[in-house]
Amino acid sequence: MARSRISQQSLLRLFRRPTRTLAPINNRKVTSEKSLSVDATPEQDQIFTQQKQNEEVQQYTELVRDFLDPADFYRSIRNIGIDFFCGIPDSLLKNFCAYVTAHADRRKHVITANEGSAIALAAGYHMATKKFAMVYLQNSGLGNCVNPLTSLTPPQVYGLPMLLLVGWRGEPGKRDEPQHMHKGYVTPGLLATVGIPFQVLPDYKEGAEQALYDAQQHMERSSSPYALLVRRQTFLSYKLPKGEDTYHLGREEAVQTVSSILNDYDVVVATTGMLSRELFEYRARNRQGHERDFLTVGSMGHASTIALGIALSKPSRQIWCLDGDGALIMHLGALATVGETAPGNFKHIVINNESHDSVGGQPTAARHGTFDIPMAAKACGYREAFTAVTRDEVLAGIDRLHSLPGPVLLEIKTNRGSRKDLGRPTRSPQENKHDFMKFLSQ
Ligand SMILES: Cc1ncc(C[n+]2csc(CCOP(=O)(O)OP(=O)(O)O)c2C)c(N)n1
Ligand SMILES: [Mg+2]
Repeated sequence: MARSRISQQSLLRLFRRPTRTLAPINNRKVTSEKSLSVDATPEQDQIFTQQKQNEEVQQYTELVRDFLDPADFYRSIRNIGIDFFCGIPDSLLKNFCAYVTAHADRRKHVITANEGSAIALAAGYHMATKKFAMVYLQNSGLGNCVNPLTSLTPPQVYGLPMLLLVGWRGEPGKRDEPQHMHKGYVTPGLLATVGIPFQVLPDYKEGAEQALYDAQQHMERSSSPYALLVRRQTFLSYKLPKGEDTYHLGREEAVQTVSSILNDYDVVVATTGMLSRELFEYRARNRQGHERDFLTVGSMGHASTIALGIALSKPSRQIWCLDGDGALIMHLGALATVGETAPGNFKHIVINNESHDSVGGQPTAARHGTFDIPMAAKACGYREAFTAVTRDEVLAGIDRLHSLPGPVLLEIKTNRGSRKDLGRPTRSPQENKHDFMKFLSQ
């Protein structure tokens, strides 16, 4: 009797809102491991497996895993008076970010150009309203925040409170990609160094409420930021509808089309996220080797300036930067530097899917009807900049970029989305750098 009561409590604790957030999983009949649906994402499969394990452990509550419902967490945040959200999305926060996108007032949710801007926005919001804003970000974005977190928000300067929700990629002890491991390791130390108290966000409602209470107390008493670190798979799933495909190509098809007509001697610098992974797979499939591609696995927004450094020093080579709209916008000022230095061998391709597709598909400013990438490039001094939508236009566009003196830019408008079985580079960043430098020296 007691045994079944505890088990039911555990399950209730785990799946408080099954019909809303877990419908596709709970609707499946649990018969065996094989009952996992082929349509389920790896994340759904993992939660499903965990649900099954939770059923099996019965009274051993210490083996039960909790998940935080984004709806509960959002309500708890609202309960401490926070109703303004801004930041840059992260894969660990994607379910929560999707919930915010679907439920927050549109004027009270802003996806900024970069994480530093989000800190500034939250600072302005606080001065205008006396309220606290929430800034969400991946820990990679802490780098972009260091300046405002040390010269704007501290009590020693202006004293501007805000709540940071930080996705903890590369948390020590968890498997992750190389670019996240170091940042994950230094994340607590970095927060401590800039003087921001923090705690890990508990994965159950009451714990999360206590953490929010602690944050509120700190922000009120010290008038400065507080951070919650979010571990992998803290949240239950919440998805936004994908929406209609309005363009001809997907990002992967665009990357393949571009790569298929570059010359063997051309140098490629690819941006952060799935684009680099798609390029890596394309080379592997075509047995082309990876030495001509520098994969900017971290440092989002800096691929074009890395490419610029190469272009200025290797005038006899064509340097192609394969960029994303989110990355371009994150450090839009790079366009001005390229325009000013104007290397003739600099060829910029921006795959514009109007979203941060690699981390959940949240919109970038490129979705705004009046945002015009070619116009911005030309205003910054690019010699030519234009848009392609179909495969033929892309092929013709690359031909044109080959013949025109740089800096020149081709925007390729694509749909959102990626392959579920997309792999990860099997060469380490160090190996990539080594091969790439050898290729550059040829
Ligand atoms: C400084 C920083 N902030 C956030 C991230 C997380 N992140 C990785 S890829 C990505 C989206 C990139 O968007 P875009 O350049 O448009 O490429 P897409 O994924 O759409 O192909 C984000 C936000 C990061 N790696 N670094
Ligand atoms: Mg994008």
